[in-house]
Amino acid sequence: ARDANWWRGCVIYQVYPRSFQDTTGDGSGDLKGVTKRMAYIASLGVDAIWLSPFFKSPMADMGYDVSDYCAVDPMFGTLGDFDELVAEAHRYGLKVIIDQVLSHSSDRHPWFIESRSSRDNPKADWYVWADPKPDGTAPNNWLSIFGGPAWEWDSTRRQYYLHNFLASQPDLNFHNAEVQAALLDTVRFWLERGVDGFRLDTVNFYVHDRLLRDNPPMPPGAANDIPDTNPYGYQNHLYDKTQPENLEFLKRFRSLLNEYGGRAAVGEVGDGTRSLQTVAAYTGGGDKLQMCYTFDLLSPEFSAAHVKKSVLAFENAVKDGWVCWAFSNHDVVRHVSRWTKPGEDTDAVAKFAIALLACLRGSICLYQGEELGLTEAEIAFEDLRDPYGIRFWPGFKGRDGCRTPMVWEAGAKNAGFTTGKPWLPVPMEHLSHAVDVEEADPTSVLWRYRAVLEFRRQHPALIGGSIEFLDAEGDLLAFLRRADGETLLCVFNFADEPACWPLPSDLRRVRSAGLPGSEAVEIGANSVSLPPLTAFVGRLT
Ligand code: TEU
Repeated sequence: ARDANWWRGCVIYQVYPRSFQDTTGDGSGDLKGVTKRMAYIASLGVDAIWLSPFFKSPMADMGYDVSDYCAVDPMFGTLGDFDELVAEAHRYGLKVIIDQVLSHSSDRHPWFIESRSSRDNPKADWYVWADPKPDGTAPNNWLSIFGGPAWEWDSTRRQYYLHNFLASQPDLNFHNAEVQAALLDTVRFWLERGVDGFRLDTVNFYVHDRLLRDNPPMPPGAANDIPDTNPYGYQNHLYDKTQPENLEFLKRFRSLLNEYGGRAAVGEVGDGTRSLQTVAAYTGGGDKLQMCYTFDLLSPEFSAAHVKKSVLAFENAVKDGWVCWAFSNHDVVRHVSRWTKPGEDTDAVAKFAIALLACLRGSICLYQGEELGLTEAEIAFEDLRDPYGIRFWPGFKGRDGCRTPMVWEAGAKNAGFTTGKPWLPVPMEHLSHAVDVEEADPTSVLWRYRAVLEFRRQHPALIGGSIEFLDAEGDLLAFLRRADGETLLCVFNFADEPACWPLPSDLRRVRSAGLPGSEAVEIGANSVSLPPLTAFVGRLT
């Protein structure tokens, strides 16, 4: 039987299949490529892989626009290749999490083609259709994240349909019970094929407001994750998503998982102002999602204060829920670039950041290439593939800079990613960070990632323990992690100069627990002295 709690505190490695490893020479990575590199993934010491979408798709949004939920896109291979991938992952003891994009489909999905064909076909109500206002304009003021109104006019039905992302990503109508049932059937299909879990794309967008109420403007000064060039961020999205009916669907989803056992789901909740309440609602009670993924630490700010604020806000809001932290993914600027100024030492930030991530309470997601310390790539406009970037260039340069191919061998053609023409360029500046170069260098980011993840595995307090923040000034962050029989003191110096953290009198018996990279930390009688960008973990029991 599968361990029911494997997800609690697990380390997930996100694979973006198109950019991982090509085995056919067409310039795009494929499932066989992931299988081929499974030994590498396992060598990192992670527990699970999360595969970004590989389903049949016209690729308008790089596979987040699915035209058949139960088929592998030929670009990525076949269902047989997928079965082999799962078998290989399981052989290494790795869980497989797949990305489910249930909120919307592609406009080429047969469901949408039928739905848009008339107002009275069997699937007429499977998407969100609405009549225009009397003057012919869209039903309300809702906006698409990818620019412009969230409504697209359809001349056959003479109605608008809702899309929160591209117009080619029509929003499925979760108020319709048949839609929910059909989607759950597709989830069952993958459960039957042996997957261990799901990452639920835009899970807070499933259910729209039936009354189609206008969103109010954003309160002045409110935070949002959307680039300044995009008007979406100026609206307070009270009504277009996060409806209470969502919880009922998530309960149904969870019951389905429970039929199989040992399967888990992580929901993606990217909702600037209310994400914590949403995460609390989705993960609380033990009958919905096991965990949610938030954007709090994917932000441009990297400071002791920001990490403390984000983690505390989560701990206070989400009592019985469980979070999944990440510093990078396929949607945001790679963190070593996001958190440094040009010319700064990005490897130093990569090594410091993984120590911090490994000590946080929650599960953690790594994004392919971060274990090498890869930086965000500059992509010329002609090479851009991301429609979101093309729309808002140059104010926002899109998401391709973090989606460039993995660099396996510095000396090989296209760094060993493909024998053909890569779908996005292999950045020259990444070659010094190729896997073979870093394997040969014990001081590399890769070696540090492996060592730190190994350290985390040896400490139950880091995997599942409680977290309690201690007073710390300025660029210092300090907290205790506690589990049965183990108490660890974690201290971080975010500054580019040395710092001293005064040891509270009751913690003076602390001894180094041997966190890799903490060798130069000194424990004095009354304080811990940390070099710049350095982490320390001490044992108290
Ligand atoms: O992302 C959801 C989401 O909210 C992002 O669009 C985010 O706001 C943006 O990328 C910030 O830069 C998910 C997927 O991760 C993304 O790749 C898809 O494009 C999107 O859903 C639509 O399916």
